[in-house]
Amino acid sequence: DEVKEQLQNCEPCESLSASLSRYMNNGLGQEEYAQHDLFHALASSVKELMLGNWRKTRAKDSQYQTKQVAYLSLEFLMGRALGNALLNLDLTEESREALSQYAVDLESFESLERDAGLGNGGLGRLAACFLDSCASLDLAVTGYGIRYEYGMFAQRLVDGYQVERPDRWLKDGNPWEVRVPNHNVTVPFFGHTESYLDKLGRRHVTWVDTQDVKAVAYDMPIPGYRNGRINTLRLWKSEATDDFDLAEFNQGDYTEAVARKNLAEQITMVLYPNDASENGKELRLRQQYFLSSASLQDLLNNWVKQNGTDFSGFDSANVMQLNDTHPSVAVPELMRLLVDHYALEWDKAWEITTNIMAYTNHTLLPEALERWPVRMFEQMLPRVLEIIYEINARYLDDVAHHWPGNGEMLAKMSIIEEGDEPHVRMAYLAIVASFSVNGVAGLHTQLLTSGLFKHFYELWPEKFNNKTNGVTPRRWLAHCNPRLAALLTKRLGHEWVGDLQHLHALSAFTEDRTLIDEWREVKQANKRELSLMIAKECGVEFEPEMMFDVHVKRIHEYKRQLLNILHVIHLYHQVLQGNTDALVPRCVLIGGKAAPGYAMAKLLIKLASNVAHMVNSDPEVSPYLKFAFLPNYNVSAMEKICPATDLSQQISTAGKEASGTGNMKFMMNGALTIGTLDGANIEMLEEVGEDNFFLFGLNASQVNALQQDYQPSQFINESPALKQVMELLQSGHFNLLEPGIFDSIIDSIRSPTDPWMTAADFESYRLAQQRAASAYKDTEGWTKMSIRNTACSGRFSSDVTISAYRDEIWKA
Ligand code: DL6
Repeated sequence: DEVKEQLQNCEPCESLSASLSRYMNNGLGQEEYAQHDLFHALASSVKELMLGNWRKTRAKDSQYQTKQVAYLSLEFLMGRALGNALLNLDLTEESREALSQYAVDLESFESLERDAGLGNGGLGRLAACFLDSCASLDLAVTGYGIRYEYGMFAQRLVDGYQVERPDRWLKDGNPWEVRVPNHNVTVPFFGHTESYLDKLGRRHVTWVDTQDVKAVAYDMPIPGYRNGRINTLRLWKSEATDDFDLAEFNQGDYTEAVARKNLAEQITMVLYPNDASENGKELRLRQQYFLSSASLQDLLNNWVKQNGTDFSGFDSANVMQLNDTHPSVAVPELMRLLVDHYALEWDKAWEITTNIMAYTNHTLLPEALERWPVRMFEQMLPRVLEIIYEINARYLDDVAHHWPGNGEMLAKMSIIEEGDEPHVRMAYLAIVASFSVNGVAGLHTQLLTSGLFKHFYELWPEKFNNKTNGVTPRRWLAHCNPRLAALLTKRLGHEWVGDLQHLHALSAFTEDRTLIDEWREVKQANKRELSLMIAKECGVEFEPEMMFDVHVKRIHEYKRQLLNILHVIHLYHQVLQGNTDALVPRCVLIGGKAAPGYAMAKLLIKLASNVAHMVNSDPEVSPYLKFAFLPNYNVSAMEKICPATDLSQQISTAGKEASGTGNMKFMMNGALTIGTLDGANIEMLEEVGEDNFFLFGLNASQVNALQQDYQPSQFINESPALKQVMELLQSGHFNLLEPGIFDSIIDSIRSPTDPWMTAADFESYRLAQQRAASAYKDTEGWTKMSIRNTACSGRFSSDVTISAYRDEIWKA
């Protein structure tokens, strides 16, 4: 408390307005300024106001009074920083005033900021929510990531097809970052190893003739919610080392030196845009090692600065959370640094490593578990591979001890997967070295321990635990939905922003007429706002009186955008047939990016676009149905979308979505969910009850059981609605000018090996949609359900999740 008080007392000496004027006046003295200059001036002023507390936070944390957490992630999907920073620092009103002298309003001004799109989707956005919660809970947590020059690609649609455009988010500079060259470290690649015996006869290994790359730290401030703490997100940029350049220059080989410089800089050039598949690219492994090595060296340097090279106590002062398998090369890297650089005995180094590492798994899709060819390691990271071999040999002794005489088990569980092309199984490496392995929702963890990681669970049950995901209520309610936020504060006071469980108190007011009316008015106003965006981006007029039925997330077969599109086709057909009695007028919105190499996902976007074209161009259909595909879905788009949504689609095949977090954002903002028993939907349903949730579909074990003998034709024949939809699709109605383009989609639905079981769930989905439609007709009843959803969303605050990480994993 004392420290907190000190931090709070560290008041900035200059007002925001004065600082803004100073920045503006220090420009080129031009009368005319671009809005962009003003944005940079404001962001720089806000950053400057944080500096004092930022320094204090660091000074306090470097004393190691509490455990330090390093959150290691290849992705941080931060989105825009300004609005969130103003909210957390309580500077919103002050900046509104400061801007008024330039006749600019804050809300439109915020949209000038480019999204920091350093992530693909759920995993990266989770990391961003966690940073906000850690700072808000006053935890000493540093995010370590990569400063990609190009973030997540921008998506455009050309003739309904996805076209990717590079995202040069740093083009105009990034006012939030601070380059901190005193934290530079060097990361080695390639070369070979040599070993020698010292005077005492101990064997040492050196890694020589390496091609070194400089890692330069760029820090971004992460302000806690009104508590004075400013944590750090440290992003590494790769640069050529100075020595390296010099050596080449001295030999007179200028072009080679430039080429190598480019190679070094390539490492952090671009984010890999795949969310759910390993990509086996050499550059990706380089990114993973670069991040892991730089971050660990930083951690060790900080320790050595304070404590010298005595590492006893290092593992009780530090913990490293690995965000998925991507950074798991940190395990052998920490061993390398401790053994080779600091001359620790293997056993001591292993004890430290296994006391520090904790691993979060984020997927149930086996194809997303990374495996790297041994030969790639051999060339690029020869010393690291030797260490992996040593870890594996020692760990396999444990396996042999647990399953004596079971050679098959050894092969199954080995970190090295043998075969024509041996691979390193990165997830296994992470599990072996981590004291904690967690899944991200109850079902996910249960399926991990009974499926993908079953044998590891048998070997080390104590390592496994669940931490259901959450999202930050600051960005995802207080900031993105100011109307609802104001209403909640009027009713409940403002405590809910720091502790979302306070929303439970709303349950007492679900019969309150005034609240019901105000609640509905908020939703309608948000829908009007979203309609403007949809009109601008998609050219489709969404009517705020119609139900807004929304499905936004990465495009993937398991997420089943196809099921949604089939349902839209069904509704369209119903209208054409004149069967409109049971319908509720609805606007369906789909948005999301497909991985550039994922042909099926890209085709689904084309299908959605073509169906939307047919639906929207028929004036007879318009009063009942509108359909749009929103291009370039990103964090900022979601901030407009979730406050305006009536019905949130969370319809993945059960057992495939690890958790989902979009589902929680919608729930917080009062949307009702139509969903399967998958990921965190299950826990949402538990909270809100079946009366306030449109549940449908097979559960995970039914999906598994049906997979043995799946006959989609049976489901198609038994559902007249699906049969009609299939006929319409097959007739080429939606692709008259491009015959046959959707054949692979049609075939996938009909295939007995369709892992996503679209046909099996269609009828149940259609009926759930019908229930949603009739519920929506009762405006008051719907609004009560909406209130109830928000009231029950407290458990899905990332503050709750992070408190559990703190208490049960980090012990911080
Ligand atoms: O844990 C965050 C997020 C989950 O909510 C999603 O369900 C899950 O798909 C995502 N995982 C990934 C990693 N790879 N895959 N698939 O993005 O993590």
